[in-house]
Amino acid sequence: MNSPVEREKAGKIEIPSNTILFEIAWEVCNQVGGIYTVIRSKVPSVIEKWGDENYFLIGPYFEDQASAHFDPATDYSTPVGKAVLKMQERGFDVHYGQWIVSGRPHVVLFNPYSVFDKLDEIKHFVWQDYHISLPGQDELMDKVAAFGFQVKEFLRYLCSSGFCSSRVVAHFHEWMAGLPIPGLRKENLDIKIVFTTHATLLGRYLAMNDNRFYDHLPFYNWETEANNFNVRPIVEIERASAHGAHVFTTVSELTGRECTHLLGRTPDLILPNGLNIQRFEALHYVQNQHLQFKEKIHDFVRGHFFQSYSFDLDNTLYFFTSGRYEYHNKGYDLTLEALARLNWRMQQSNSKMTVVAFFITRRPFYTFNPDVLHSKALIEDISRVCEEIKEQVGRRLYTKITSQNGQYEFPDLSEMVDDYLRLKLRRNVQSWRTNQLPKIVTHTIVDDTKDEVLNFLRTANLVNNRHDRVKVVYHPDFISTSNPLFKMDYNQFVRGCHLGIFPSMYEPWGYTPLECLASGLPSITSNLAGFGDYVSRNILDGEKLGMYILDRKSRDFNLTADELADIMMQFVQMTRRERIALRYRSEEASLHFDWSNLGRFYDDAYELVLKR
Ligand code: G6P
Ligand code: 1S3
Repeated sequence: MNSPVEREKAGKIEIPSNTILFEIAWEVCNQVGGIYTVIRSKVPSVIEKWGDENYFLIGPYFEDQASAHFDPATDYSTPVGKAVLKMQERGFDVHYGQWIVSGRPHVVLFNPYSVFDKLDEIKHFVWQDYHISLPGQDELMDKVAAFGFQVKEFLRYLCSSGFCSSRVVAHFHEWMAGLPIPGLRKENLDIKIVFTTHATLLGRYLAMNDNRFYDHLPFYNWETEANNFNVRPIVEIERASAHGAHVFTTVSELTGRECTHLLGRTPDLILPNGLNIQRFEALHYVQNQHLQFKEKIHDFVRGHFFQSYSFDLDNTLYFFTSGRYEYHNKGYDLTLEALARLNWRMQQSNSKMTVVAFFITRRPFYTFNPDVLHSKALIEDISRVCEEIKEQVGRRLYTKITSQNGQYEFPDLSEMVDDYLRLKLRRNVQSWRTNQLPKIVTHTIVDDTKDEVLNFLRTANLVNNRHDRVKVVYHPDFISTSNPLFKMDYNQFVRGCHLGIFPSMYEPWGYTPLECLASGLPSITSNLAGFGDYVSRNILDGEKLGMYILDRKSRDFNLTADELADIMMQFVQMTRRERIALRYRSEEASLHFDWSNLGRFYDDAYELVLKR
């Protein structure tokens, strides 16, 4: 049942079979942030519904990304292929082929730089037609304007060549792609337009600066605030895209409220974000993988902490938070405060557990901290000597045991190690040991006296003292396999941890807790994050399924920090058996967020737009 006609007959889709869907986003074949995850993870389920002949993605073409993401087409005989050739004849640098991701969708990519010589003209029309004044000397804005111009020309050509007599839905994501919308409407092209905003720019800025952002939301004046933050052109593009679309949507009820007040249009529908859960699925291996990757984190922790003092790794839990560095919006302030309280509570209760909390984010840094790298290198030397000793003893034990005549006697193993190796081990261990406290931050951060995370830790004296039950590792870069400290990728790191902590204050959706869930990891988020808000509205007993949701809507910072410390403490007190069971439940619960389930909200948007 591959074609839309067959699926329509089977009652699987309400969308007429001769409909073509274009999805346009800046993050097609171009990874910047969360929108990339939305589009990419959704592809297999969209193709399953629409068939690959009716689904096209449009994005920007950047030479350096293309080789990793894009396979050029050889067949240009389809209407879209022909339109691409026509655009090329007109001098546009446009590429047609497949995005090399699961589902292998057709993509059309426009090189923004290829029309940079026309920028003045493009900006002039944007001003003349929709009164948006685009600034000069702003590289992103120039690229967005150039991309938008080409997308509009492309769709206009398709319509003029009769393509739009079959129904065309164009779904634009975020302001970077939304710029052509008012022009398409002005020219009255026969295209049904959906626009999804994944945040509002003003919302993000205001939330960063106003602790009572949601209370004040109805009272802001968008123009005043856009001028205050010097972001007027982007806000105007957001507003023009939202107002110009036949159907306007966003990713959560929370962001929907922002749209009402800051963009002046209430979304017609909410389209929650899903994942392709199959890509994460490990079934019962979820536990083996946890064990395997936890061992790798143990390796890092041994190297990092044990040169100063040791603790029992069997009774150590790994917490982590990760994401873009927005200290207040991502709730890093709250996480730190709660960790300080947890530390105190664990000390008071004489807990035998240790918590190591990782902060994985991106901050300007010069390089890895040389001491951290040195310690890592030294412990690797120790590990190598231990291996040598193991081999030597193994060989000698085998020889000795097999050559015993008659009676069996177990030999003294320490006699089997050469002095040379004993000395080498002793020297390595001695040069590794230090009286200094383990470093908080793994890199040398630019302007570290002004860093908010470090300043909090200094003030709270949460600086990896021997007696602290909560230790902190601040890693100001994202994790990848080439990273010499962890030697694993982000997903593996997540699987090796025990608990994710993302108590955001502003977060339209937030994939991090959902990625944890899909990896079989419980996490804590807040009801001011789109995902957390969705869970508290739609999922019963989320907590039992590894989705802890803090109430940040009605409680102040102090109460919320206590609530967060409570949840962490409960987690610390769980038995291993309970943690294992929770990991299974978390992984299973993530199925709810598979696109096979949440994709229906997109179907609703397309059905609605075709009716309008
Ligand atoms: C997995 C493994 C178990 C291991 C456990 C550790 O479930 O299959 O063999 O004991 O992880 O769990 P913990 O939560 O203590 O890291
Ligand atoms: C946005 O990306 P962000 O991290 O700037 O879109 C994401 C996908 O919808 C969403 O998960 C996130 O909350 C938004 O903020």
